[in-house]
Amino acid sequence: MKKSKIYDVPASIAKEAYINTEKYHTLYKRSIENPDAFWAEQAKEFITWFTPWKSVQSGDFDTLDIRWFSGGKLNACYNCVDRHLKQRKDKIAIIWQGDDPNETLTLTYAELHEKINRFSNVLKNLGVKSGDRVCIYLPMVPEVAIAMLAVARIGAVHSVVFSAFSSDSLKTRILDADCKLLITADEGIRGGKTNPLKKQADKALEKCPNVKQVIVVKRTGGPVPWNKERDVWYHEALQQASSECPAEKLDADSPLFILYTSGSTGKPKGILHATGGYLVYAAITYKYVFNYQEKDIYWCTADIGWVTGHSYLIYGPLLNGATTLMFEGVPHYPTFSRFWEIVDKHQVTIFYTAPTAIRALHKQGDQWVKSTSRKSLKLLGTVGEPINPDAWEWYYRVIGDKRCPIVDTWWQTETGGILITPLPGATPLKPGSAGWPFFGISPDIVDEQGQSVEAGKTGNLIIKKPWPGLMKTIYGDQERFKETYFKTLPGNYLTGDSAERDEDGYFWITGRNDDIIKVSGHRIGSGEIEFILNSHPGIAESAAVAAPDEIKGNSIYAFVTTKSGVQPTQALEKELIQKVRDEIGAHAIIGTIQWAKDLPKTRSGKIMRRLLRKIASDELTDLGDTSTLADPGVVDDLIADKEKM
Ligand code: 7RM
Repeated sequence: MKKSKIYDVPASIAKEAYINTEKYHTLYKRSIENPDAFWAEQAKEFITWFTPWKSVQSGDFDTLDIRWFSGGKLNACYNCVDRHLKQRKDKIAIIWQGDDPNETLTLTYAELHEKINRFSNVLKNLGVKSGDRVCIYLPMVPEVAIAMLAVARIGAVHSVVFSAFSSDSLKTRILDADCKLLITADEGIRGGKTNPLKKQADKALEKCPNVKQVIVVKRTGGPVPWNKERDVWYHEALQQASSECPAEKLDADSPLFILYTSGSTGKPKGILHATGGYLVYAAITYKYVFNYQEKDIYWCTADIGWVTGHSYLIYGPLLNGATTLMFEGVPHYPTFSRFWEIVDKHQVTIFYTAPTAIRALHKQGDQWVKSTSRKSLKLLGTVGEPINPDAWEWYYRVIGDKRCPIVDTWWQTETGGILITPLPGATPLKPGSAGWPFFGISPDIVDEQGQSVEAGKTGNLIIKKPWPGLMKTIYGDQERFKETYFKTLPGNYLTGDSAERDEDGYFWITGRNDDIIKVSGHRIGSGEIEFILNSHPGIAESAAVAAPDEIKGNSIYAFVTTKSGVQPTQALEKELIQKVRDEIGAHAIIGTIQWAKDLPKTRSGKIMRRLLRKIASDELTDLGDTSTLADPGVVDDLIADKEKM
């Protein structure tokens, strides 16, 4: 059983908290016992509907045709922007902090509204229609928010691709979603280094004949290749467009966005979120998890290319009429004080980041923090991977000066929003635990047969009932949606994570139990890596697994077998690492390659990854059941080889 210190809610927060412990239990109980009434209330509070819905929720985890707020009509952009114009037109919606500390920009709700309207007209004039998919391959600039919301305003579907992805990854995603237009920039800039986005986009588009138009944001002004028939400058098009574009009235169930994420097999999955349910869930979780108050300055450090950037940099905060800060740069540039200098400069009150960033900064020592004030901070959050109690304590003690509660929020691209988290004011904090389920969420921890396990035992984390934020489907592949999440334990949503619950009902997430690897909080599929390694002419086969890493949480550890006659050399090792980086993106760096004469397989030829994970992690005392191995000697060889490395 996990044991830990308990931190009570700091008094300053308890005073202005929406929820206390008692209220949490009452509301939670009601949300589970009468979900329709609970979600109807939330949908009314957080969303302006053009037409009210007829049924709150229909369908279940057996039929998998789940609909939220059926019959209702709404628009995501209207709710993020127009809805606030009456009361908050001059309130700052977006603070943009450039990579260069001297470069800052703000957009009020009224300014954001005008730009979005213009850009919506640009898109319409270029022929984008309701339901069309638009790919957005942009760095962290305000235009990324404008583009997403403009796409949503006209009823099209955005598919944002992380700007560190390679042209190959971009191409795969454009083709899978059959996007007809691409929005990109000349170059990105992070940590003083430029990233040639337009060049990469052009390369991807050589293989995407259906993309007829490209809109290019001028970020650095660097030289770019130009195709007169196809390319349009963002700033020129914007100027010419009218500043009035009505928001489309869309069905609650209509798609809002696709976001690609890695699965166990090679091909990334296009996670599709529908409008009504997703927005209600993003909005309510934002308010209560961060205890959001009107005057807050909120900063989420996630990149827009990941789901955290969608739900908690754009949709959640803007739905609540908040001021959200967008940062173009990195935590270590120009110095390791950067985050805290930004906190001071913009008087940030709520700060949400990833454990990997905390660990990396912790390692640099306290002096980078101590030179800053951080007095404005009220609440801290983490997301993306388990946070070790050590890093948690440092975050709490040194960054938050013991004043700020930490919300360790567990969720996934698929879940749309936060599912398990402490609520400030309601949940006494245990470092390393994600706390209790959010309203309406029914998690359980079960064994392979689907039986609940007792407190203190590790098992598979599942969710038993639908909630509004859950993905609609995998774009173009309902079968894969069923297979991946609902086949192993029918009637439940399988998260793919291992977890345990303690006697106080706190959840402790221990990590993935499938073939997804979280490196610095970024999700990478072992299948994607293996596919690339195996396509090298010198490689016979490979298996990529997670090995623990002090800073990154996990690093990629690849066991690789060369073809007969091919020498495993250092040069080949370098070449393979580069190949994976080139084909996936700069965030996919293999940490270790171990040459393997053979891989451990069952008699039917399946690679036993469980064993490889143990070898990579040096967990050699208990290898578990090895009786199904075709050749037990293979494991001994790998262990012996590893010791020599
Ligand atoms: C939001 C996001 C999802 C996976 C998930 C977990 C891991 C996320 C936490 C966490 C422990 C947390 N979406 N994960 N948050 N593990 N504690 N607070 O990261 O789709 O990219 O990844 O991330 O394994 O299944 S994601």
